Amino acid sequence: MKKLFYIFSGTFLSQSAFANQPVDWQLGFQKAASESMRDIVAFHDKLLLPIIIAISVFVLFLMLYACVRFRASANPNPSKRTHNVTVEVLWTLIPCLILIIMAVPSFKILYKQDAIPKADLTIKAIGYQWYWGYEYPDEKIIFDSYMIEEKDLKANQPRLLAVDNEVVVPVDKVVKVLITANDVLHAWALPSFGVKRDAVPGRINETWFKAEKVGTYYGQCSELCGIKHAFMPIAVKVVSEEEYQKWLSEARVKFAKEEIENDKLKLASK
Ligand SMILES: [Cu+2]
Repeated sequence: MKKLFYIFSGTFLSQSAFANQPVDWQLGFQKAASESMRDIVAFHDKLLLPIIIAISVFVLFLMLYACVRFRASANPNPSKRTHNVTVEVLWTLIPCLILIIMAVPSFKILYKQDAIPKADLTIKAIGYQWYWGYEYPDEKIIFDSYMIEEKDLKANQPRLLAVDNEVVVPVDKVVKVLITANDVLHAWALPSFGVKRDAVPGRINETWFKAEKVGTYYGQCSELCGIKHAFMPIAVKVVSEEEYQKWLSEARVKFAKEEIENDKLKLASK
């Protein structure tokens, strides 16, 4: 009963509540917080789902019809027919047509995601075994982002998702994300923004998002990268422009790139 309630609430109530992380017994996507994710959700809900339901119902009907109509008691002498050209042409052409109908809007969305508009800021995400490193190249900010252990969680911090240093970005701004990795393949993914890109060592992939609502959004590494793959979450905090500027001025000191690099050099020379 409790499970049923969770499924019900996950399906219907989460649509009205502000959800930016997975919830128990959730069905469907996390609530969209960018145009890109809204496109994906609309594509799924308005096109894919009706097609899936129609095909399932049709096949179920055919199976039930065949069971009843051609049962042994009603057909003591089974038909010996093996070919029917009309049916064979139809069951080849109709699925092709369905695929074409699906492909057109799907490619539209893919191309829209691929063309990065003029970026307001750029961040770089670097996958490590097993945490994420971030850089704001234009601000000379660099920091690492580790998952918070369960025993250290504060109230409202979700288990396996909360991190010590969140990525902070302003709301309604185009954020370009450069993604790479330092050791093995990882993937930087944020469901609410409709973003998922592989992090490949020696190569820079790029993607973008424009968050439409203030809040904290969680994602996870989405490429099996080793024993602690499940423990390198991604947390993006979307804030107002003023708050972002305030964070920037603090971060420029706290996460100053030159100082961190100098410290590393000092350590290496010792
Ligand atoms: Cu990973």
